[in-house]
Amino acid sequence: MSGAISPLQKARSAYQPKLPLSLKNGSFLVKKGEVILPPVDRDRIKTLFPNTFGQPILTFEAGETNLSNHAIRVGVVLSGGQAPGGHNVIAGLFDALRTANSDNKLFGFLKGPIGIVKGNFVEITSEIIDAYRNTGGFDMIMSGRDKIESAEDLKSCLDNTATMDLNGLVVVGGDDSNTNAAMLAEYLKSNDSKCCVVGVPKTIDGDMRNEQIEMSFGFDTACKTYSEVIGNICRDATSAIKYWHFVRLMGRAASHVTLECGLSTHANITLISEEIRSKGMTLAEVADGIVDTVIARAAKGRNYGIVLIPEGLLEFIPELKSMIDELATMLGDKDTLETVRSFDTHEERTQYLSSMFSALSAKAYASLPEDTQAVLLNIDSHGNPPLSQVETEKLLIDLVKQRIASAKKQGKTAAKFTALSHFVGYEGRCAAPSNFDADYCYSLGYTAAQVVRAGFTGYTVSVKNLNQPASEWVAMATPVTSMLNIERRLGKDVPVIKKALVELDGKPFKMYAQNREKWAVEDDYVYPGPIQYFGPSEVCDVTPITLQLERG
Ligand code: FBP
Repeated sequence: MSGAISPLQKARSAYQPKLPLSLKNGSFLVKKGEVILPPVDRDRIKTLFPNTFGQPILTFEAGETNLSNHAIRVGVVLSGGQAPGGHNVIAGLFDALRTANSDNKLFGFLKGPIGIVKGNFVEITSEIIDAYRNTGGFDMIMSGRDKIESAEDLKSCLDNTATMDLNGLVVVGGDDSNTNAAMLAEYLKSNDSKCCVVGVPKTIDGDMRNEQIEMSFGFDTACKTYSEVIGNICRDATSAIKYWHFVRLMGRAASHVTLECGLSTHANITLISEEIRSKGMTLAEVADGIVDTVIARAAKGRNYGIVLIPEGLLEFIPELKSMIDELATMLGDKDTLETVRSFDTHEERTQYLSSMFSALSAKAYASLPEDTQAVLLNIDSHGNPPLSQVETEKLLIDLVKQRIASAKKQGKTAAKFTALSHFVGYEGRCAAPSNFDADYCYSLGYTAAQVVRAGFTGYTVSVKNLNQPASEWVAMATPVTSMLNIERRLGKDVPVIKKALVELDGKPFKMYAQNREKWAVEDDYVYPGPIQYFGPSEVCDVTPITLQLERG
């Protein structure tokens, strides 16, 4: 690890993460539960995953162990965007392996999935682990967004895991990475590899969740970090009384992060993409809604406020969504992508694409500023546009500014509107994990080790009962095939884990909807302050509001 160690980090490295009681006491068994199948597209998924389809849920319970203690070798890889707690997943995995047998070995593949393909890895030692316990970031072994897809890549993974004599590979990633892990599991099994593939649900976006996975790791810490910043901005707003702050928050698709931060801070406006889509709103209509609040607050003498904007908003505006889908299909074709890349100027690229777009999508693409158009061309290997680089907050400020100016001209308002834009995203992804994430991640890593020891492949681990004390948590694993559905990505039908979006009839959104009128016009802000690592439990161990509302 590079750099000097802060006093907090030093004190924090001594923190011993909590484990579910069943794992903590050392003697536990793996229990097979019901066979679990995907809710939709069953036959197609079964055809694609003949070797890993139709497996049972696993739970780890206290009791006389039925797990073998023979020495094993395990690889771990961090995949996709950073999320607080990744190092604790590796620490949990390492400690669990060493507790089972001191000869067990753990290897970290470097720079994401490409490390498995290229066979780039380091052996993870206790010195390395001790330097990274309870720290944020993925810098121990780094991450990457490569997808293991081609026949050559899959064959390299088979060869490299065989050469390393691996019994297991733990893939720490979000929905796309866990899908990719399931494909690798299927491929390895169909080639008689002994290497099991086990996924760990990671993403600050909070959109990898279902009945078994109550929350992806990193969401809690990232939201608490963002909420601290938003609370500080709210206080600045009520102190300076002259600015509207437009804050865009990460979360490429779902608005869970924005909703959690809205509930934590009572910002004046919290835009929820899922609601905007359900109402079929245009961007102009979204701006009109903000204008109404700006005018209502001005009437009460409040020419300031805070708007929270989910990063994925544009993809939930129907005409922009169709355009982005068309773009993804076009760029999914290698020849088109190469042609687009071969042009020297943005104008040439735009002209070429416009000739391929439908008339509506050409119009929608043309309506965006040039820098936004350019950013959208950088779609990743999973078919996702890089929305973290699209400055939606500035688009909205411009639209609101025009509307306020025209309302003023018509004598409809005397509102003063000076707006500042913020993007809060990367700031939270590598924060030191909260106690919740530190405990949760360590437990996930500890559980992943047990799944490999038990020899199961094609699973994602989870921990249930997260809203209860860790002693009541339940460690388990779910077959990934049961979470898959077929979606169109880059112009092809592919199996993917369905992203969990904000449910408009769910308790967290309802809580917001019940309060939003009051929060819009009043100054009812909450200032959450920084994450606390030491101190009373009611301050240090608070779980996300979303989780509290969803799980009671
Ligand atoms: P994952 O889904 O891989 O966890 O990443 C989520 C995320 O943090 C999004 O919120 C954001 O849009 C994206 O990563 C940014 O990606 P990058 O790190 O490649 O800029």
